[in-house]
Parts: sequence; structure tokens; C-alpha cells
Amino acid sequence: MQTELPQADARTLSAPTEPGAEERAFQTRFETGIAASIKIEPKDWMPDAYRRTLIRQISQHAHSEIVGQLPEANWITRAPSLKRKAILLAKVQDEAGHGLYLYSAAETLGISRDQMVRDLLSGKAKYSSIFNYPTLTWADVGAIGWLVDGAAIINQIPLCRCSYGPYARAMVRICKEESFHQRQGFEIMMVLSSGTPRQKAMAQDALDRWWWPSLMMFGPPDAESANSAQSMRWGIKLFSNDELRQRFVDQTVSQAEYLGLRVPDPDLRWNGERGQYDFGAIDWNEFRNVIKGNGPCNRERMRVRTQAHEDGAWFREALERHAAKLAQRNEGTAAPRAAQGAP
Ligand code: BYC
Repeated sequence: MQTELPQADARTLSAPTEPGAEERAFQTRFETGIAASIKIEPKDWMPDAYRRTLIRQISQHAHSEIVGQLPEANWITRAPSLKRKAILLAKVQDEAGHGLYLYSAAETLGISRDQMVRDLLSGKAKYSSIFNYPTLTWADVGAIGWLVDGAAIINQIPLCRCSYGPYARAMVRICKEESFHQRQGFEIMMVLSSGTPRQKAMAQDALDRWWWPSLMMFGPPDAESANSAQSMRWGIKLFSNDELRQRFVDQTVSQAEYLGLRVPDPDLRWNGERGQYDFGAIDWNEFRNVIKGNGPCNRERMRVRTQAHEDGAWFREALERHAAKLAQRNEGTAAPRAAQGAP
């Protein structure tokens, strides 16, 4: 199937201002491919704007996975049992893995990992707003798994069918792991909400604090979503921010009821006509403030990531020197073979 799409070459990677006939033909075939749900692969021709949008979304997604390790890692040394600690360690390691698959998927579009990390640390690239909130109690680990990973699954399952092959394939495994994460979070909430009154209060407090930021994870309302319309035309996004947010509310309210917890929204009610929940107004000022860098933990998150990057400098340098040494050695062995006319 993929061979039906035109392949990119050096000329087509940067779009000319006035598309010529060849450019227009590539554009038409690209659009026909998208309409027919044929995956776009790294060497296929693609418009520059499609490439840039994917780099933006995939790299920001990768950054979210990496920064997203921090709030939960805060509880690894304080998990209430050895079993809980092992599960949490595995979950946080999974998030690191997700970051790596996603950085690799973004690299297929022609951006380097170094550049992506620089963009994160300089504040040019965003990461999910949700990871700028603090984890104050053990119940927050449960709430993150249940709500944050729950929201992530709803957002990410459609991405398994998105138009860019490497992103879609990375998402398949990520979603399987997110599903385990969501269950472990819900199970922590089940234990706490059926425990002592203090434990139940702790679970309620975590739900109170994480509910609204979880709804914000889906992005601004459709009317204010600058990228949605184009991303949907390109098959990068299959559903709008508001559609996925509604799906999350509809799915999660009954889970809260099962736990015996109250969703902190006085306007939440079932709308029989729509067959969906109506819910209260989201504080978009808070969202905008958090993504501008002024959330409760933005500075701390960037401080920790910057420190980790600086601490790893010696290792990156060692890898580069090792690679240079290998390349030199290979050159040394390749030259005499070439001189002998070896293939
Ligand atoms: N936080 O036009 P819009 C995880 C930005 S990791 C911050 O609707 P788009 C997990 C948006 O980037 C979860 N920024 O954008 C990890 C844009 O700004 P730029 C991460 C946000 O891209 C560890 C502007 O607002 N998931 O689950 O069409 C442990 C306008 O928005 C946010 C993904 O990354 C936000 N919440 O739609 C546990 C999924 N929302 O870039 C769990 C992949 C919006 O133009 N990404 N912005 O400067 C997506 O699906 C889409 O990028 C979004 C936004 C729905 C997030």
C-alpha cells in the first residue's frame, strides 16, 4: 500500500512557495492517501505543515510522558507497601518508555532528539498541563492512574488510527500500557474509598483536586482550538477536544459513583435527551495560566528536567566519543577492502 504514495526526496522536503505541477501532483496523491486511510510513512512525500504539526504534537506528547514521571516518582520511596512500590516503579518506567517511542517517532520526521530536548528546556515546546500539579498524598497516585491515565487512553486510542504510521504504531503499545496504569490507579482508589473514613476522605480530596485539571488535558474548547480543524482534515486527530472530554466525563462519573465518591461539580447532571452528562464550566483562565508556565509546579518540573539533562552530559559525550571511535575503526577497515576492489 505504502508504495502507492510518492516518496520524499531532498527537493520535496521544503515546499516551494509556488507549487509547480509536480508539487501539485504530490499534494493530490497525499490527500487521496489520507482520504483512503493509507498510512503516511517517513519517506512518503508530505506537506511541510503536516510534518511540522506532527513534530509539534508528537514531541509535546513525548515531553508529557517524560515530565509525567515526576509527580508519581515523588511517591516511589513512600509507597505504602513493597508491592505498591514495585507497581509504581513499573508504571513510571513505562512512562519513560513511552517518551522514548515517541521521540523516535518524531525523529522519523527529521528533527533530532537533542533539538526536541532543547525546545522543552527552553520553554518553546509545551507538555501536558496536568503535570504541573503537585502530588500531595498517596491517593494522588491513585487519582493520576484513574483519571489522568483514563483521560490519556480516551485521547490516545484514536491516535492508534491516525494517519502517520510511526505515531499510530507507537500508540498501540502505549495504549495497552496505559490501560494497566488506569486499572492500578482505580484499584488504589477502591482500596482507599472502602477503607477507614480518613482514607476515604483522602480519596475524595484527590478527586476534588484532579478532576478539573483532568478535563483540561483534552485541550481548549473546540471553538478556541487553533490546530484541531486542520489536524482533523489530515487524520492526525480523529475526534475534537470537546468530543473526547465529553466521552471522559460520561465514562468516569459512574466509576466515581461505584467508588462512593462525589465528582466536584455542582452542575453535573445526566441529560436524558442528549444521552450524555451536562457538566459545569471549566476555568480556562487556570488552564491558560498553567500552559504559560505559571502552574503550581511548572518551575520545579523544568528545574528537575534541566538538572537531569545536565547530569547526563558526561554520558552523552562518552557515547559520542565511542561512536566516533567506532566510525574511525570502521573507516580504517573499510579503506583497504575498497582499495582491493572489495564490494
Ligand atoms: N496541556 O489547538 P489545540 C500521559 C496546547 S501524557 C498543554 O487544541 P492540538 C501520561 C496545544 O499544544 C498525555 N498544552 O492543540 C504521561 C496548542 O499549543 P501549540 C499527553 C495544551 O495539538 C505520564 C494550544 O494549546 N497526551 O497521558 O490540536 C503519566 C491549542 O490547543 C494542552 C498527548 O500529548 C494541554 N492539556 O490538541 C501519566 C496526546 N492542550 O502546540 C499519563 C497527544 C492543548 O500550538 N496530543 N494545549 O503551541 C493531542 O492529542 C493534542 O495535541 C491535544 C491538543 C489534544 C493535547
